[in-house]
Amino acid sequence: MSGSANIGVVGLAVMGSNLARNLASREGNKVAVYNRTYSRTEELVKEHPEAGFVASESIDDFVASLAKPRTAIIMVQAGKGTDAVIEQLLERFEPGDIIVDGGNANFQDTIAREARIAPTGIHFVGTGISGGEEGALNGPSIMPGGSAESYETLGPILASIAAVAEGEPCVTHVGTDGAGHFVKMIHNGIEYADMELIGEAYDLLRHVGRLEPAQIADVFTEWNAGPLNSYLIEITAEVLRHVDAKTGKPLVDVVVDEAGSKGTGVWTVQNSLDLGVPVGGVAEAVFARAVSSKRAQRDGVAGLRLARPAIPAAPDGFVDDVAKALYASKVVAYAQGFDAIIAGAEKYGWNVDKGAIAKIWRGGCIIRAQFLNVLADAYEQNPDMATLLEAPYFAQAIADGQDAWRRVVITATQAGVPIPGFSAALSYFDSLSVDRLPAALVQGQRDFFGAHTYRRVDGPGVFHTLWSGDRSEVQTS
Ligand code: NBP
Repeated sequence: MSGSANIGVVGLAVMGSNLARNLASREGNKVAVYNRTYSRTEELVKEHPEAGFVASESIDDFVASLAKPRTAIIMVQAGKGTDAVIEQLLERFEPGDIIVDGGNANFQDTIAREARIAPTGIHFVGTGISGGEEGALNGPSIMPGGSAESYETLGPILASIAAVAEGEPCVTHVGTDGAGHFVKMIHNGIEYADMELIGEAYDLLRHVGRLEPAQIADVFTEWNAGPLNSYLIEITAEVLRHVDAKTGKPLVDVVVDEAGSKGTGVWTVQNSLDLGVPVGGVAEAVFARAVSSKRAQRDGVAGLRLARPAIPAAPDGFVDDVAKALYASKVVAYAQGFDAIIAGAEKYGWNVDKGAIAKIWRGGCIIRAQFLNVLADAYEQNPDMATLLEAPYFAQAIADGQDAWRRVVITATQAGVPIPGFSAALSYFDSLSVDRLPAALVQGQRDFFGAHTYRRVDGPGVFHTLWSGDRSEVQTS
């Protein structure tokens, strides 16, 4: 027997209920809903009669309420919750039906789940959904993986609820099996890097620029009208402008300066390390949050009463310099993120369209930004470029901003303002752009203590110097 709903949602906490409401608001959708604890379902249905939900108290009734091929989106707590719901659906679904995991799963788990489920003929589609509660309700950026066949059914449904940027829905079939969750993970990693860089820009304007939070909010609002235009810049201005009702102080001054995280930044760094891709921007952002939370160490070093440098007066044009440094550092963070996507796609066999990914991040998600239009164009013009930093627009922006970037790093260092993101990004750029790196010396050291061999600049072959012998050179291959 086949039911009437073309799509179902399992898990009706904040994300699931908002996604269900979004689905129900689009023409042509009839939405079935189910939650382990029925009171949540009852509450949702009561509060939103306009959605016309088909509500079920049991998983059997939920499955029966779905039209074939049955399509259900799981929005429960990642991990055990997801596995429990998958098992319930697998027992009841038939070949051709589609299980979508819209939670924040680790992409390796998604790959394993897909491999286990594929032989049953049921499609399993790990899907990254970005944009938080508001995005789920009004239009998220959606990153589905899974089979191309399942995307034929799923694509139009997801397109109906996705954010729209420049007239295009922010959804694309990212690649097979875990590709969607992988790309969502990298998205979150870039988000970490972007937030850290914005935080550093604020700190510089506050301590070197000697501006108050409300004045910095004005600077960010101004930046938001230019090339730095983005959701994160916009909300940063709002946070900085917000005054604490209890104390009358800027909110940012009464919030404990220890940043938390839920783990996707760490996953990005761990996986990038495995892939051999430098993602210093994300790593520094993850470390910066970790440092912020090491209260005992911070107190210990502060307690040493080391003389802090006197903060110099802000040099002329400092605010503009910081904007340029922020932009250049941000380009590096995105370049590194896309490098990780390219390496992941190669390792896991995904045919990833970089331009399409940049496009679906233009709306709905946390890193949505004007900048992504340029990035999408760059990949469309040259999908095979070795790094985003070579794209003419970005190369020019960095060339124009390079002096400012260096001045900011120097000033921050002299003033003792921590800028792990800005300085790591600049060092990364310098590493790529210098003629010779000290890696030659590292190779010499490795050859000295471990006979790890080296190649020569003046011809082919692999060599070893007899360091503990007469120091002559032998060719090893
Ligand atoms: P939560 O992550 O807080 O999970 C709560 C939901 O999971 C409830 O519906 C709960 O049912 C259900 N659940 C649990 Br817990 N264990 C279960 C089990 N064993 N069997 C069946 N259901 C179970 O919800 P959320 O914040 O709405 O997020 C949902 C997913 O979306 C998560 O994977 C999250 O990482 C992801 N996500 C969240 C955001 C965000 O901004 N919050 C953004 C993007 C993605 P109950 O009512 O019976 O306890």
